[in-house]
Amino acid sequence: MTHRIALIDSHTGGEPTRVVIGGFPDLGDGSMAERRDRLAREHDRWRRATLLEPRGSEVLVGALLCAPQNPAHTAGVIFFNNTGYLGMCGHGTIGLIATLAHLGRIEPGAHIIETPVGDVTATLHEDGRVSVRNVPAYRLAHGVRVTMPTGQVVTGDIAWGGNWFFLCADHGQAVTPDRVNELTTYADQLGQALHAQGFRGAEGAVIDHIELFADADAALADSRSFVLCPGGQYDRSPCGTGTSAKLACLAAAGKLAPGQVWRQASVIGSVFEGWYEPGQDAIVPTIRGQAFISAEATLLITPDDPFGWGLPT
Ligand code: PYC
Repeated sequence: MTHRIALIDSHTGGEPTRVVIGGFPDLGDGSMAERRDRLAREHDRWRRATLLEPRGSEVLVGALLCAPQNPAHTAGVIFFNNTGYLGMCGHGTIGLIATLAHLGRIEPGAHIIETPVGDVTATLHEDGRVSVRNVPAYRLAHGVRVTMPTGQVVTGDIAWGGNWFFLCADHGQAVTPDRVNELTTYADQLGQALHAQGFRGAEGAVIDHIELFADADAALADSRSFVLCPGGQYDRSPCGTGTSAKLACLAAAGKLAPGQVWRQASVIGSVFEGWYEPGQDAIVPTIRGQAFISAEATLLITPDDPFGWGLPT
């Protein structure tokens, strides 16, 4: 039997999102965390077939559109990438909302989206931009010192923004688009050093996103960053969950007031705006950006295709 996977592609600040709107196996009606675990445990080949070669590329981020548990909510979503599954994804939520608008399924206004790490509220604005009020974000540790294989000591913060991040600015790297290969190598080494030296997120979680910050042209943004994601790809967008983690660190350091807008640029110069509301032990961040639809497609997995489920790993 030939399998058909219906999808819509978009990009948010240059970072692609492949929204799967039909064709995946039934994951039941549990929470998004339960459905994500079932997808990972029983059906992971669908993730690989959808994102990786020969149909996709390592850089794609997938978003499986799901029926929400709560019928009053707009949708549920499970995010995945070239290597596994993400908790939340800011650029992907913006891509999901643009996709639902493109399909004529939603109107401008506020939409509650269920994710594996909690509900977020995504507001589609009349001009096509999307604001995502994310899950609460917080700084777990400040002034963490990591020793690189070269002996260089890098100091940074560990923060949650819907995924786990290490954020630092004293890396000494030029954060420019012509250096993405060097930055990828550097950030990968930093992530490995962080892990080897025992640094973790809450409950032992692996810190699998690395953010290198640098000054930005003030006309463009308040800061420029390079974000390395699990799987070794860098985020072409400023990273919604990474910007949320940054807002949490700025708030904890007393460097950004509630409601004050922070403009975060990516390494390629795309910009998210972000601000926060104060919370109990965390902040509630909102990030705003825009996605553009780039394709409507149906993937085919035919039974006679030797690489139908992907290339050997
Ligand atoms: O925008 O949160 C984000 C994100 C996570 C990984 C890639 N993009």
